[in-house]
Amino acid sequence: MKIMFLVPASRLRTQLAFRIGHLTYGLPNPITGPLILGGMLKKEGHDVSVYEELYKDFDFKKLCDSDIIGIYTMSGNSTRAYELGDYFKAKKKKVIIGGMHATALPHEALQHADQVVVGEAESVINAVINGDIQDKIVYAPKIMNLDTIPFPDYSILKTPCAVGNVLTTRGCPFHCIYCSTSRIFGPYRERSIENVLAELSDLKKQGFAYMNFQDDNFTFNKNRAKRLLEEMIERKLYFKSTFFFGRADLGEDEELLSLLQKANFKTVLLGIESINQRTLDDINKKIKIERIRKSIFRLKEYKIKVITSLVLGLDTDTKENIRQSVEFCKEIDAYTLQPAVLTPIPGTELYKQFENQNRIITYRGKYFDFMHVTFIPKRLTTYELQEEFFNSIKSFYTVTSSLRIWKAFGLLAGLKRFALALIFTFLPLYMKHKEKLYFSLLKLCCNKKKNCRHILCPEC
Ligand code: B12
Ligand code: SF4
Repeated sequence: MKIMFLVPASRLRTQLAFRIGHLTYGLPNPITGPLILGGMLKKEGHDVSVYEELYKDFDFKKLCDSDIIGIYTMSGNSTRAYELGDYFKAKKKKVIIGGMHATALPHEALQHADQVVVGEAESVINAVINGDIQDKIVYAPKIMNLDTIPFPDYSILKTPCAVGNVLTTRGCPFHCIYCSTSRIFGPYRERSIENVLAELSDLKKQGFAYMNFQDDNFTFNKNRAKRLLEEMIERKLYFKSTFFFGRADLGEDEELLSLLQKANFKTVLLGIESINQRTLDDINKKIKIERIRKSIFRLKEYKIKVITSLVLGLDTDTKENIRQSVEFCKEIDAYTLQPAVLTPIPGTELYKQFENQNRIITYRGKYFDFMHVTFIPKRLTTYELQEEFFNSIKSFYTVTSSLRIWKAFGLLAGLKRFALALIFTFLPLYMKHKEKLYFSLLKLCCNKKKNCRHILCPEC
């Protein structure tokens, strides 16, 4: 059978400005789920391809050749995923939807598909495709021994890819209230060191020079991370540069830092979220600001670049707190900043909380993309929070900051920052121009009432 897996992207992210921004920001990297599932189906004799819309528009004529269309969903791309599901169903193709969003809301996803798989699909994918499982909603049993899962098959990926993606663990032991990972990929599980090394060796043979460790928290189990890094160094299974996600406390362990440096782990994304301690306690982050500050200082000594992520609009944060958090990221010379508007993702603790408080404006649609405000904030109006999102990127990505980054990380990094500064200066204007009606209504509503709903509000 001919099977296509599609990884959709929200409309805004496929605009030229975004695509250029994305390439400047980082290398094109795939979601691994469809590559694992597709690889398994290929071994069974199916003709499988995977396409990612974030990097290239879909060629619908080609896609229409397929018998089965498998669609990945995360909450930010679910509207597009459903559009695609409807399109291919109308063309009489069998549509199967899986992934993060479908796992949280399977009944919703089923309105746009023939079958929905909830959870990690490796244990059921063959039976679903062969028709041995015909349930409309298939609940996939959790795989406890991750070593039994085949490696992702990059040969079936038809869209750009310049970096290998490895997950040495699944799930996260923490439970931040706005995050879906620990709820959907829980419980936290680890692969054996040997199994990870075998995958790295495979990726080396395939010619990958850059690597992303996509574990939600690679350094959670520090001893395991150290053992793996030691083996990677010993067996020369390290790459030109590796990116990973960590927790700010990793900077407290000198031995770990030294191994990370030796294994070319050059960039880390740290979820700072806010530098208001009350906020960190409120969201269950279990870390103190002072530890974050000290840790980042140590990371700098080991020449590990820090990408900071902030969540804007948390209940205990004011406009000033948001601005202080952005200033903090500037002070520490963060390599890049990823601000995300707080977004009530279905399946999370935050979603439940906001639903009970009747504060959710929408949990789907084109604005549910972590760049638009989709809930009623506590200490700002919706319009103010939207403006703070734009302000944060404008104030972080300045032309003058390119000089600082050049000094700290070299010419290439400085030039990249310069390009991003240009893009981000125009992004708010571009978004406002593209969505004139949305923004003018948002402003109008917020002028009328202190903390009202925006465009989708029944009262406005
Ligand atoms: C790589 C990655 C990216 C990459 C690549 C994206 C791309 N190519 O489109 C980049 C960095 C660009 C990115 C961007 C974003 N990402 Co991202 N990303 C990831 C990450 C770290 C790894 C994905 C992965 O490989 N997972 C591991 C594999 C094994 O799991 P999986 O792919 O989900 O597949 C399994 C199941 O879902 C299921 N399945 C998957 N697909 C299908 C299809 C079918 C048909 C079936 C039956 C089953 C099925 O079976 C698979 C095997 O078990 C995840 C974290 C995570 N743990 O998943 C976040 C994650 C998916 N991203 C997230 C977010 C929020 C974003 C952004 C919105 C961030 C932002 N603020 O801008 C953007 C949106 C980009 C977009 N496409 O629109 C969230 C999604 C939350 C949610 N519930 O929606 C996650 C979960 C991170 C988190 N901790 O919150 N991301
Ligand atoms: S935000 Fe990060 S630390 Fe918190 S639960 Fe999600 S993956 Fe884990």
